[in-house]
Amino acid sequence: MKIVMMAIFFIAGSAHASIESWNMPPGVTEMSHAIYGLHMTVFWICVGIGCVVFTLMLWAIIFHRKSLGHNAVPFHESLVLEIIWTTVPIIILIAMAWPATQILIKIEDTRDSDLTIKIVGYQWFWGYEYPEYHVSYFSNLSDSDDQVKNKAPKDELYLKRVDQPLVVPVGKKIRLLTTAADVQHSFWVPDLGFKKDAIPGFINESWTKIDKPGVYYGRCAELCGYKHAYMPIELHAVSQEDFDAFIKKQQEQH
Ligand SMILES: [Cu+2]
Repeated sequence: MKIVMMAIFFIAGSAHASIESWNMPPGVTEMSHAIYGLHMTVFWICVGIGCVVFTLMLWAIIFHRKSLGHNAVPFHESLVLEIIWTTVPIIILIAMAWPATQILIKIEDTRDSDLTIKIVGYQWFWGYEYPEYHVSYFSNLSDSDDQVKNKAPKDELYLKRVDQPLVVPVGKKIRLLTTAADVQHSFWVPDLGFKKDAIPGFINESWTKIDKPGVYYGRCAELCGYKHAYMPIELHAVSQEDFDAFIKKQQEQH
């Protein structure tokens, strides 16, 4: 009995863990939490609708089948039904669109930012610029060619690490200007709930505010050439003091 219970707990535990890994990450920013909340709300609304629809369908199929002597009811243009199946979806759609619009408006609101960072996509690396501090540098994949060609061992950070990560302070509203120098790229960091197209000739404006210090990884999300998979994003969210030290070091180097 004990073994059976343990097996059940193990399966339930691993199932839970694997479901988590299939879901989108809740992330570490105010906006990523809002997006995750919205995603789960819409998900559960869909589950609810699915349950109602499939229960009714199965009930009709099983208990009202022809072999039991049931016949289809031939009716057309039922005003009551038409009103119900128009009104109910409208109410559900408004219930989803209202919070979604609120969040979209907030995502676009870049006012009162503490810091601006310009992100430029290149074939095949990223350029980061802090215009207020006159600091800019390139961020390249730091894995070796040998690793790429399977001639050297790889670790779990393979294709994630860069030589110079993007460094940002936590708890600050950071305005991000995203663009590209050659072809289209896309700056994507899942933990930030953030993905923005980097398009030559355009500057896309957005913002983020990271709550939790840490290292977050991302990648280019727009097929941009044969080394598209080799331009990762490594972002370090650090305290204001560490950020100031980083900026000072960068200014001294250039
Ligand atoms: Cu790219």
